[in-house]
Amino acid sequence: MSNHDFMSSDDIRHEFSMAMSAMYQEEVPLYGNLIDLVSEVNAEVLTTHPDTKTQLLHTGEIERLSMERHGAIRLGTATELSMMRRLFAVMGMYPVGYYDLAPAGVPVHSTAFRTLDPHSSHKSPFRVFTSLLRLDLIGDEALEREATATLQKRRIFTDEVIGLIERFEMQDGLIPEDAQCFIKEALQTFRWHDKTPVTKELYQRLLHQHPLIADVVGFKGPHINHLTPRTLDIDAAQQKMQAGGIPSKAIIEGPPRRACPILLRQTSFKALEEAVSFKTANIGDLDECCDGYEQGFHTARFGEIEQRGVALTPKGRALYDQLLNEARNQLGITPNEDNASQYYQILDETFSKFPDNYQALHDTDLAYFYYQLTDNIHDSCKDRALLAAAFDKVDLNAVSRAEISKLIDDGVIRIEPIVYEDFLPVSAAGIFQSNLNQSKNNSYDNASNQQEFEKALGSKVYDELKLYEEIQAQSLKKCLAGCS
Ligand code: OOG
Ligand code: NI
Repeated sequence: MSNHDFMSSDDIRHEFSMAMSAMYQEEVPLYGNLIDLVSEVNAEVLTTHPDTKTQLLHTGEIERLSMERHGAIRLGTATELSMMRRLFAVMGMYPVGYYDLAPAGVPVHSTAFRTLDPHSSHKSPFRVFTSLLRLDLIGDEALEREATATLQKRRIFTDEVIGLIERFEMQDGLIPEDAQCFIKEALQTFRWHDKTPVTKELYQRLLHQHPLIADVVGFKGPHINHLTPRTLDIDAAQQKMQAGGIPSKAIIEGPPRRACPILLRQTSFKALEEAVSFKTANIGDLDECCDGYEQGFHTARFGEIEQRGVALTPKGRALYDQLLNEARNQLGITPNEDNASQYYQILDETFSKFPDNYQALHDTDLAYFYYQLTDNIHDSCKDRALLAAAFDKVDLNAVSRAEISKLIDDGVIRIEPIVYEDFLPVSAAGIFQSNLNQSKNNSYDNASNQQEFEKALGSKVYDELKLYEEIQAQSLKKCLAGCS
């Protein structure tokens, strides 16, 4: 079988994300309203802000906007996580970044399965924030044993999907017919199940320990808990949510509104209270027909929207973290409905120390950019010589900022922001917490454990900063190729 008999991973991911979106719209109709609202806002921004439109045309993001969304799932065991890694690989999605949520009081650590290069991301930017439960953090050995035993019994992947993952790995691809079957079978894993495999009594004990433990251990599978579309103006989208009777959080998490957006700003509507049926006895473990059920409720699934900005360098990220902490300390309490306008004002003032134009962000090495040749290159021999001299250096890092800035000033090269493709769950811990029905803000103090996570995953995670750096360097190389 040759490569062109196979359906490309980009196409499989695209079709899968569309199927996932349709399923979630059916499960959580409010999500459908969010999608409509976000596409209205985006259409408005593209008409009223031609500069934003040009920028998105230059970076190639314009075509992906309407299909851009991320999801989130929570897994219970190492076996589930490693199979999930293999499942996402079929769709060209790989683990990027390590997130330790323990300091935010959430007993999980996580990664994001996503594409690695802009070309693939532009074809389908779908990604999934994936958490692994850390029962070792809860400090209740009896409950830990009971939870582990419960998790060990569940099968979150269908036999068919496992067979197709193995076939993909053997052949290095799937023919379209198999790929369609894969999409259908893979979707089953993310479905909502309203019949729980645990009794209400066990669920209550898990809930009492931590709502997230109940959300993982209390269910048959890792239901997708939100799907987040990308908006070009989150303030406008938030206002529309409120005007449309969708009760959103009062605070937009992340950096303040800026002319040049950085990283990620997010807001959400609160988790829905959903009816579930709890098993009344454990006798029918293997035979559902014999189980009795009693009614109850669970809150897990919610709606979120986000606005993405330029990816920051380590120096930019450190400045962001520092300013966000300053703002929060100045406010003194957790930002909420009652102090929202005061918080925004403090945030604006604090972030005045963060340059707000792309040129300055570039020149001070705070953010990552694509370098692109402008149409002027062919007019200027002098600049061409300058460019060639700059690129003659074997080590691209040796090309100085000043040399590049000169070419930008001369209009030979332009810079365009590389969009942040990752997450900020700790600095935006509000998203996790506000949807867990949990107000207490405790934190687990065990050290973060990337090695354990990677052992469970069965591979290392990619370093997101290296990926942005490479994209930036590649774009510089491409400029050279274009001008020689
Ligand atoms: C994931 C929360 C993280 C985001 O956008 O930061 C996330 C979860 O609630 O499982 O999705
Ligand atoms: Ni999210």
